[in-house]
Amino acid sequence: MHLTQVKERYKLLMIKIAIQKSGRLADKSREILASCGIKIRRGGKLKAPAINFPLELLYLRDDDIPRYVSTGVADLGIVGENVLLEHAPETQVQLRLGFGQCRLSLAVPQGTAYTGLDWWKGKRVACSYPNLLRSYFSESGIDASVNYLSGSVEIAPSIGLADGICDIVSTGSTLQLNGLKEVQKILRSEAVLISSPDLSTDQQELRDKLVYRLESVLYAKRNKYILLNAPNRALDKIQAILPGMRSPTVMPLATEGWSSVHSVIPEDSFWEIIDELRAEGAEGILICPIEKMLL
Ligand code: PRT
Ligand code: ZN
Repeated sequence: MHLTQVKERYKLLMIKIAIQKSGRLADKSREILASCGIKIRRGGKLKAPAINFPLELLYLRDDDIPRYVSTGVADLGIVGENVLLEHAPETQVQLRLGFGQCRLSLAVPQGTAYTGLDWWKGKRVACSYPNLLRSYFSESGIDASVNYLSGSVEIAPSIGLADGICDIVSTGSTLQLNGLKEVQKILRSEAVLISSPDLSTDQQELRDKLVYRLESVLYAKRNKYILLNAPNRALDKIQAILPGMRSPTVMPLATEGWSSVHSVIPEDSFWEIIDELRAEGAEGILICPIEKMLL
């Protein structure tokens, strides 16, 4: 299709993406869209259009995002998986976004002789995620009384409102400060991109474009570019250590019997790979961040 035709078509077409207005996911949601090259017009309090992509941002409370997306008021949304599963568990996750990591856990007062999940039978549990917790208990065959609190859940046991709590934990320091101990993880969560089930074909195309950009940004974040010098006799072993996208690039060096090897390695097993490479005689290892990786 000719460029002017593409512009004509997208002029009328737009996808609305709901993100948290303020709070723990707000800045990172804006940042990840910016790293996809999407520039948002400043100033809008409730919504703001992108300048260079047919997209409009809706700024909402996180609890409202799953409903807006599942009912098609917004086309896409960025929200914590914990909030998604509480409000619209049937909504499909398009992409895990690698930020806002936390867990939803059960916790009890520190002195409690906790005996395992059965301990919760007949107990009162304070929680901001009642639907999630009730279905967890029902799947585990636990009959407990789940009491909804919209905030300050961690003080509920100390004021006699509950025997234990279920809350978001990140470092664990809030639990500790309130004399509680984590006894059971229920869910691991991170920010996710969700999509309305009612997108038109053109909107799906726009969504897929955005997802492609996000995947490229996430891949780049999770990987590093590595350059090293290796003796030719060790090349087979060194190539086997490097996962890379396909096979690593190998180029001869001016020094006889040596080559330069370039590849991509995952951030999470970075040091293990470096140790193995050094053990095989790799030298002059250079690691660079990757800005974008087009897959
Ligand atoms: O105003 P709005 O309704 O939009 O926001 P909110 O106040 O309901 O949510 P917000 O901004 O606090 O969190 C948004 C999302 O961030 C959550 O739904 C999670 O997906 C994610 N997230 C990541 C967290 C945390 N980490 C976190 N640590 N959400 C909350 N916490 C709180 C937790 O509730 C507890 O009070 O931090 C405390 C525990 O932290 P630690 O480090 O002491 O363990
Ligand atoms: Zn909220």
